[in-house]
Amino acid sequence: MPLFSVAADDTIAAIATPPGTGGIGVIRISGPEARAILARLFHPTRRPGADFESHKLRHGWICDPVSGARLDEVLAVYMRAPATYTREDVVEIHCHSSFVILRQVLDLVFAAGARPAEPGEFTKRAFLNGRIDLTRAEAVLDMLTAKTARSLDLAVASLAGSLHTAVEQVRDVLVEVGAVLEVAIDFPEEEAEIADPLSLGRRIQERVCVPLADLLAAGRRTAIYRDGVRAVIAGRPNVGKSSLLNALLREERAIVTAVPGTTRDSIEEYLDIHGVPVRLVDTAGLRQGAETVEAIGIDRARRHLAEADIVLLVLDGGEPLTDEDQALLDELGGRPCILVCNKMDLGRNATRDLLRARYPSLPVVPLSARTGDGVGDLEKTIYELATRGAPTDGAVSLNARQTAALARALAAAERLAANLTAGLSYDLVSVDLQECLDHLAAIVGQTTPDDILDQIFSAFCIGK
Ligand SMILES: Nc1nc2c(ncn2[C@@H]2O[C@H](COP(=O)(O)OP(=O)(O)OP(=O)(O)O)[C@@H](O)[C@H]2O)c(=O)[nH]1
Ligand SMILES: [Mg+2]
Repeated sequence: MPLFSVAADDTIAAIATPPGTGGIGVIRISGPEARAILARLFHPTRRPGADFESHKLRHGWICDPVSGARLDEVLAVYMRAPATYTREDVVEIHCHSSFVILRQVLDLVFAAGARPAEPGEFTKRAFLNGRIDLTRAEAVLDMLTAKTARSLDLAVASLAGSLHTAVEQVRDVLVEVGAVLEVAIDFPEEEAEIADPLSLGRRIQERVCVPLADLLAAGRRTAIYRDGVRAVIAGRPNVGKSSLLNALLREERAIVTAVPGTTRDSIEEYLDIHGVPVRLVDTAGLRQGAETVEAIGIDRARRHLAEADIVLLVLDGGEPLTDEDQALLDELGGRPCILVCNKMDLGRNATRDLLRARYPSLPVVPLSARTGDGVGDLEKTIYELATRGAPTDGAVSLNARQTAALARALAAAERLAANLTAGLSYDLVSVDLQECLDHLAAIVGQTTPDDILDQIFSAFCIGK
């Protein structure tokens, strides 16, 4: 539990459900005044005088306490601390999901004494009150932003504590070794009997360095499911780029015509390829001498290309390669690039064979965006290029902050093991040990500075 935790004395409130029309919209209130605010605004349909039972939904109306006007028919629940999301008293009011209604009810809640919650403030309170550690708080954020079922699985594993448990196990070993070192420092005459530096060094190597290195490696393997890749579809006009986007999305997203220069603005969509979130960008066909609007589109296409993790260079398999195609092949062939040979339904193989012969190191995928033949092969190729053929197992996912802290902890642990083995004085090696412990403490949020906490929680949405 964080040392700097202080019970909040104010009560926060926000709309907890996403904007837009839906069945219900939920207003969440947390803090010491939550129950009193509900009591002021809520008129139950049954047993009006009865007290709120914790964790029991009640049916009733939200009324303006000044005018007495009924605003909405709702279900409301009061949840007594500490068995709540924030460990404070929490109230949820389930309204009809109209932005106007939610806004009006929320204004009444503010008038009754709550203040607007900041982004992530509910989760931050859960963390500050010791209900979840920082890895779990960050997992909540990952769950909210997960783009594929696989990324969600990884976030749920972190929420269940996979990273926290792994870090705690390593910390236990360090604390044990630290205790031995301390005793040895206090009783220098018996130092040799209390602690054998070689065996301590081995213990650190096997039970700290190896697990930390394994965690980092697992995090690298699963990073692709968190972060995804940007795949940019490029090529000269009319080769079927927009048709390919539609085929991959399995919907008619982009306009397709026989007129070269159809696509002007770039179009971006998310795609789930075997669990990897792929941001797919269709761009304007690249050519010289285009008129103004198209030229701006081409400019944008070039900017997208500069940021691409993977380029899907589309070529028209129904025609011989043109000079424009060749220029793009020369320009992009050195990047992580897939040569997509489209329009294979036209039954001509010459371009495909030429590409395979001329670019043996690049994947060439023949397909037809029109019939969908070969689109599965392209997905497989994108997946392989994104994961670089590495295994993507492991239930741990790491964000940038966690990766950096783990890497520093590992570096300190390696120094510690080496210095123990080299027979350095216990005074000196305990500095490395403490440093390693500090980095691990920062991962779970025990020693994380406030500004970093603010940065983490501000990435959440309001209401979470
Ligand atoms: N036969 C055949 N025609 C295709 C195929 N894919 C696209 N086309 C046709 O090629 C033409 C251009 O397709 P688009 O998808 O608009 O091409 P684009 O590369 O996006 O073109 P710009 O946006 O102008 O750069 C259209 O007439 C499509 O119907 C295919 O697999 N087979
Ligand atoms: Mg297009």
